[in-house]
Amino acid sequence: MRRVILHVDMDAFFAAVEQLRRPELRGKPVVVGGDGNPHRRGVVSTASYEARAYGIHSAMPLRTAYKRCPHAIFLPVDFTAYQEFSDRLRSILREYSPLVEPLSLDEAYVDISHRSEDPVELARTIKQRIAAELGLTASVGIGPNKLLAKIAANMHKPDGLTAIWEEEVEEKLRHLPATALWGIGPKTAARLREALNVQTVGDLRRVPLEQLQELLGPHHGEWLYHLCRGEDDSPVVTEWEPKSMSREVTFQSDVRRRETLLRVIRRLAEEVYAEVVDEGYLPRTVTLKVRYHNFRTHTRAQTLPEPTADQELLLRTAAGLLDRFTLDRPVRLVGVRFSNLVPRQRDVVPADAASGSPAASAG
Ligand code: TTP
Ligand code: MG
Repeated sequence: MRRVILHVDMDAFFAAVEQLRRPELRGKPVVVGGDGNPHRRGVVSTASYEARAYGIHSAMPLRTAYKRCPHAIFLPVDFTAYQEFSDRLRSILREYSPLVEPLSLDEAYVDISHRSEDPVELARTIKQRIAAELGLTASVGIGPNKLLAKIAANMHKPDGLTAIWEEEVEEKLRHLPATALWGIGPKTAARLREALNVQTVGDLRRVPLEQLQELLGPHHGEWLYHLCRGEDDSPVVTEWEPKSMSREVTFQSDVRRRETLLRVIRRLAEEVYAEVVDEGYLPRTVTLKVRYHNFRTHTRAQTLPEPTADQELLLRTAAGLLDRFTLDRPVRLVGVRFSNLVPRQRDVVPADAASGSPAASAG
């Protein structure tokens, strides 16, 4: 079946909520971040489009933002208020599809493949409902997969409605910076630039598969080879799907150190492995989930050539997926999921485990 995916992304979300509840802020530069005091430590969560005109953007220190625009209105982050709008956004989206995958408070994928309406008309209806019921604008991207839907949504902001279909990929992606593709953070971008003189998605398309694999490793290389062609078959997932097992932890305080994350990921993978094997299954797909301090959540998955009982391979795969995330922000939560589970055949169960243990005979 032909897939049609929407990516819905609210415009200047935190700032837009603030401007909505305080009409006197509309049309003014508004910066939301930290405790709202621009003379203290803290970074910009978001800036209204009026403030962006002064060069203020997310993740910039509040002090820098203040230097760029001292007369901006600085406000503290009020997650409770944003969460309420986020919930209302999600319930609107769920009216159009059971397959809604939230990415952060203000962003979600919606799989509308099953609907018969024209996708552009449907996207327009959703935008109108968000405007009427939330009082806010959203930008919507439409595509045959998540990758293209997300790129499309970012192309025309704010209040945009953009589609990218398969036959337009070459032309519409060619001039975008390579970093427009997920999986290309600042580090990978620098390596591609230095080693292969790649700046744009079009440049990346000209690099042979083998060369990408040599530079970035077999999996990451192949992944990018497909991404720059607009190819992505990752499904829209609502929550962790039932035929899977997973573990996640929320840190007491946000973590920045890569080594700490790797240690936790390996431990989670060990725990899931024990559970999966206990239940009599072998996994084939490993997914790593990372939620950043601002609740933005991303997942990366890798499917192995076949289901495996090789614990070290599974742990290495889970840990290796961390390379596909940009670790430029503190992390609040990590999760590991094993899916694509197949019942473990008796003849691969070790002899001692097969004798009499209820867990081993259940598979
Ligand atoms: P985004 O959708 O990236 O940004 P935005 O909605 O403010 O602006 P636009 O989509 O129009 O470009 O992020 C959504 C919210 O997440 C944002 O309002 C604030 C928060 N956020 C942070 O707290 N820190 C960040 O670094 C980013 C990028 C977002
Ligand atoms: Mg947004």
